[in-house]
Amino acid sequence: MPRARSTSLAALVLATLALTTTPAAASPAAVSPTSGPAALRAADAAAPEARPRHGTEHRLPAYIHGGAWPTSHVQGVTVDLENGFVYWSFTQALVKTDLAGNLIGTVEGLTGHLGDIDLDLRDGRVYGSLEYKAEEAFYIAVFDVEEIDRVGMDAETDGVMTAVHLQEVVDDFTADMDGDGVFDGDTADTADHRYGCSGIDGVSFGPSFGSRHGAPRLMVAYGVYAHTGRADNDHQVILEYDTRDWRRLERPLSQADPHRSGPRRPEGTYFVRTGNTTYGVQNLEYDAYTGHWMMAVYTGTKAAFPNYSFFMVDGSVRPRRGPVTGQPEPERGDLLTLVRRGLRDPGTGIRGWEFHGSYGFAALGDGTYYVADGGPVDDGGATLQEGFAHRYRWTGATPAPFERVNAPEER
Ligand SMILES: [Ca+2]
Ligand SMILES: [Ca+2]
Ligand SMILES: [Ca+2]
Repeated sequence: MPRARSTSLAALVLATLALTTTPAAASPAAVSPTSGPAALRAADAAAPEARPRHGTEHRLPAYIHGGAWPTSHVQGVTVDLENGFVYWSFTQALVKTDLAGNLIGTVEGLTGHLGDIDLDLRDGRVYGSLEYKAEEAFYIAVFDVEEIDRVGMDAETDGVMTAVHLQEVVDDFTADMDGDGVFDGDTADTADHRYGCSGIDGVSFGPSFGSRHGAPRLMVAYGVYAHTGRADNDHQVILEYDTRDWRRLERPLSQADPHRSGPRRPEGTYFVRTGNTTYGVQNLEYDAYTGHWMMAVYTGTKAAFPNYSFFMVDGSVRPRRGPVTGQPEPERGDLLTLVRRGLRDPGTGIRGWEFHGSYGFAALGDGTYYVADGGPVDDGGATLQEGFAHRYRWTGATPAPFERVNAPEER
């Protein structure tokens, strides 16, 4: 895979050296593109605002460029403020930059679907959802990101990625719901897949629901196929895992021969009724500032629902036992509560907001957020997928609860 456009190797080395010696002083100008849309956006990043945090002097830019890659679109972003790095999921690759957008390295060669990612502050590693639907294999990929120091590292052979298999997801993805003895596979146009499960995407560390100061657990949200003709797919489904003993389960991943090493069951399975969406929770993020769990989705298509693009689960409310509505057999489960603010749909009582964030949403914990976006760009006849993130701050307003922070010259 080629490097990001306009980034010469020499500039990369210089930037990396600058970063190694004085992280806070790494110059955003070191590898600024000289032309094209990236150059315009680099101007944003050239004037980061001072914003001390956690006793450090990191300067958080209004804009961070994640590069442009011969992959599918950006799926997630997570920020390591302590060390000054940003990690980007580009579906088939993990990209590491610094806060100024200087490229540090990549992990490539993923043949499945790397979705949302999150940093575990305890072990400094990045965890991401990784799907192989044809093989009926679903993983949390664990990246030893400290070791990522060059472009083109291989996910299988360079020792920087392991994977933990989630059997629970396989069981729900492959469920023969109509009992005809046939699993219809990776298609929305079927009665199969329990809860409409299409796999997994949104992931985030945070305390157990209802336990704001509890130890971090890894929450993993299902993808859910869009389907207007069935009633059992109107919940987001979130699995809870305690990852503290995962080192004994982690294995390197051979994609030609996918392993099945992982926990038998999650610690918990939770349901939150939002109405059917298109591929479930794209980005899940615990926000320590509000105590809420943010969920960015591609909007649903059922006329009976408001089809909001953004939901929040109230992290202070304990799950309550109740009916998981719409299932073929009556079923009870642990139900989560949507934050009682924002828009309200009178027909269903569902609360939500209108906001993007499906391509990446990182909460820094102080009311500051980075929200990723991106799209195709032409690179001399080839199409690359560019990814970038803008800084936002919490407002709590309706319909969008965040406002974008512009670089000083844009005000
Ligand atoms: Ca079937
Ligand atoms: Ca996604
Ligand atoms: Ca996330």
